[in-house]
Amino acid sequence: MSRTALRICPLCEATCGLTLTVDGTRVTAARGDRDDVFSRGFICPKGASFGAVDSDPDRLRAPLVRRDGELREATWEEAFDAVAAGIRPVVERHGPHAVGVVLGNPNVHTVAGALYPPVLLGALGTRSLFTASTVDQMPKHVSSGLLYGDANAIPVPDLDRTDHLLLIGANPLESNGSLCTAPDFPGRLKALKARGGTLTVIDPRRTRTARLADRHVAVRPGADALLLAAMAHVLFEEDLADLGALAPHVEGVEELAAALGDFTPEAVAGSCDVDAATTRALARELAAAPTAAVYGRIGSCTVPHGTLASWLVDVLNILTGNLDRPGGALFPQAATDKTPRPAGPGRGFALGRWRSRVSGHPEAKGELPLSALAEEIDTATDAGEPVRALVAVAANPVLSAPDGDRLDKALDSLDFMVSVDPYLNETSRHAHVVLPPPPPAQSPHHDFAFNTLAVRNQVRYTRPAVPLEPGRMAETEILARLILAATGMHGADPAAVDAMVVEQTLGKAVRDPHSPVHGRDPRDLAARLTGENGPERRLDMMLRLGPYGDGFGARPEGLSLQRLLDHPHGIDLGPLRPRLPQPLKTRSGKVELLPEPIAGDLPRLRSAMDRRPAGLVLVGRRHLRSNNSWMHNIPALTGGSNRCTLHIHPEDAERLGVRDGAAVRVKGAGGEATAPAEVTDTVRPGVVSLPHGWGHDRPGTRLTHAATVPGTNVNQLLDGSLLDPLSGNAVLNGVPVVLTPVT
Ligand SMILES: Nc1nc2c(c(=O)[nH]1)N[C@H]1C(S)=C(S)[C@@H](COP(=O)(O)OP(=O)(O)OC[C@H]3O[C@@H](n4cnc5c(=O)[nH]c(N)nc54)[C@H](O)[C@@H]3O)O[C@H]1N2
Ligand SMILES: Nc1nc2c(c(=O)[nH]1)N[C@H]1C(S)=C(S)[C@@H](COP(=O)(O)OP(=O)(O)OC[C@H]3O[C@@H](n4cnc5c(=O)[nH]c(N)nc54)[C@H](O)[C@@H]3O)O[C@H]1N2
Ligand code: SF4
Ligand SMILES: [Mo]
Repeated sequence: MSRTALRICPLCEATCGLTLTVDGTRVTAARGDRDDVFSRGFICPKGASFGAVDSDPDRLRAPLVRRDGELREATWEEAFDAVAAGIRPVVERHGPHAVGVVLGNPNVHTVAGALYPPVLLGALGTRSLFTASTVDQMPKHVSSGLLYGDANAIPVPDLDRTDHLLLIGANPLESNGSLCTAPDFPGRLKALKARGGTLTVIDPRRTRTARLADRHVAVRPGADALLLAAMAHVLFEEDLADLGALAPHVEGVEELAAALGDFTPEAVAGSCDVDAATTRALARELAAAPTAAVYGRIGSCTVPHGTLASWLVDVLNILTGNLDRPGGALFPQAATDKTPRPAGPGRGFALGRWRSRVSGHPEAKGELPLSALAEEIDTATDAGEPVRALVAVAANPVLSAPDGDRLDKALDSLDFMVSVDPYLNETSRHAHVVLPPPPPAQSPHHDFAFNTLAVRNQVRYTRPAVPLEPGRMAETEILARLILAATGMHGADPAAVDAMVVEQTLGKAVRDPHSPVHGRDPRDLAARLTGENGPERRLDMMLRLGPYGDGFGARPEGLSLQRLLDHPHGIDLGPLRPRLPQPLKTRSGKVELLPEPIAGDLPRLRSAMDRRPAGLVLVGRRHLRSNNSWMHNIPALTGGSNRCTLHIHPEDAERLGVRDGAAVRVKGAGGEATAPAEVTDTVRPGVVSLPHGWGHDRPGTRLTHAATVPGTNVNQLLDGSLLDPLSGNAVLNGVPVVLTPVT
């Protein structure tokens, strides 16, 4: 007997609505939900493999607890007893900072990951927080923090309305988009071209996205900030800067013009490998387009000047008047955002409020660089306690962070480690306790994070498509119990965690004069919340307090959980709308175009102007059927062109005597690895490319299929000390490497 159930896909940032076919408790098929208000039936090969991802036989079914050195199945009670017994003594003896927390990418794809880690961090009081953000988009947060006073105010290109899109270091035809949530990104790019718009792609590889472009510029890796600075220079020099309606909200334009004075297209041409005429053309096209959006992603972030490049992306949007206007780049407004407060000066954004113990890296957004995790564990200093216990939630840093081999060893030296992870993989194999969440079909879904980055305002919620199997625990409950165990409240009712958040949030809301519930009784409001469990009540609360919410009756037509349940395909909230100056939280209340930390980093960029490393540099790549480190265990998603090969240009291959298919030794500052060569002119000369997330050949894991074609871990080549200094973001691209054919 089969039935269908709706489920928002959690496998990438596009958040497509899926219609699952369910036989008993097993998902046997997945297709795009044609009625989904946002994705309108789109699905990609990963989404189509939802059933295979869900029913992977290697998923852990019960908690594992280490006994006599070995991880063995245990009851949930035993597992949480072990967590409490492992973490509390570390906190009591060495203080909260000795407990590290590592949050990986899937936290932004689960309800649990959105709702509980902030509570854990607040309750633990640790400063030892490391997340996937510092191997990803932290430069963008820092640039937004400095420009707008809010690290989470990230403008999103208005894909469906723009006339000109400039993509830098992004390959949405493989990644399906990032920091720009857009189901069917490929279709939206084709629509842009069909309506007469233009697409420019800046990427050292001729990607599938680049092949769609009207202009592809194969920049030298790591040089985007120089190229973008030169484009901004041209806008000033040729009098093309025109802020339009933005002008009253922006300060520092003249100072910026002066600061970029020497970044001429001619001066950066050598280091970017982009001739001055092309740079000028890029700037002129941007200025001439009726509307345009500049958008930078991984390739522009994970480089030595990631924050400057991220900042310059917005600078170009601002100088051409495209920030905050339809067709440009706008600030989405999600249904669970806090009630917008009136415009006016804010508290600004602070960087470096504390520093990492070993290398003194400044915190950014409350986080320390993931690249520094290994040294924070394995290096003693006088400056404080090393990390002795670790809580890892949905994270596989052994494969995803630089210096993977060092981290692999460091994790073994911990007093205690708990992983919340469905797999026994390269990272969780070091844990003393592994707490497995249920597969996605058994979990609810709402995109707390991605709705704040979506090209259209909309809201959707799906309840679990399949009930929890016997013996399973919802990830929300796992994390609630973990919070209790880690903070000295082991054994308390996990519902108390949600009740506490509700009480605090409503208590604050009723005191806020701008809140729709100002002056009301928080207990009465709490009693009005609906939902089957704590997380649903919290979602209801956020929706009702949010910008589209019913305000607990103040706006009867507004959103609530019940409204969402009544609209299973979602509710469309309209296209992105101009919002300035409301989102600004800078001290000046304006967009601060040339913030001091940025100005202070420009000399470093200036000195890169005359640098042009002679040898090969390494960049990454993604494949449509991949997802970072954790989907190589699904046979349908591996094989074919999804392989861990080293892309190398024919000229370089010939010069070095590298044959297609033959093994090559790749040496980087952090270590070496061997991979088969794939000779292809899709990479530019001087650049080689290896994908990340591979290297599934370690003992003690349970990834049966992945182990048959393990690939190599590119991150063991990378040097963890190479960072973008402002954001602490890892340098993953443009890294010098030396190749030798293996004979
Ligand atoms: N060289 C290089 N390295 C990179 C990158 C690159 O481009 N080049 N990209 C970087 C980027 S952008 C990112 S985001 C990081 C990602 O790196 P990580 O944050 O480590 O994420 P994943 O590799 O996706 O591993 C996710 C972990 O979560 C587990 N998991 C899957 N689903 C769930 C779930 O529902 N609940 C829980 N609790 N766990 C789950 C998986 O089993 C896996 O262990 O990698 C980075 N590393
Ligand atoms: N299929 C699939 N989809 C994914 C993921 C996945 O692993 N697989 N991961 C998800 C995650 S966590 C993220 S963060 C997003 C990332 O989404 P994207 O940013 O679109 O990621 P990539 O496809 O890696 O594209 C980055 C591009 O940058 C180029 N590049 C490298 N160095 C430079 C440089 O210095 N300058 C410029 N201009 N370009 C450079 C690379 O050649 C590559 O084509 O994708 C998400 N979606
Ligand atoms: S594009 Fe992303 S969200 Fe959509 S089906 Fe594919 S993996 Fe899922
Ligand atoms: Mo990412």
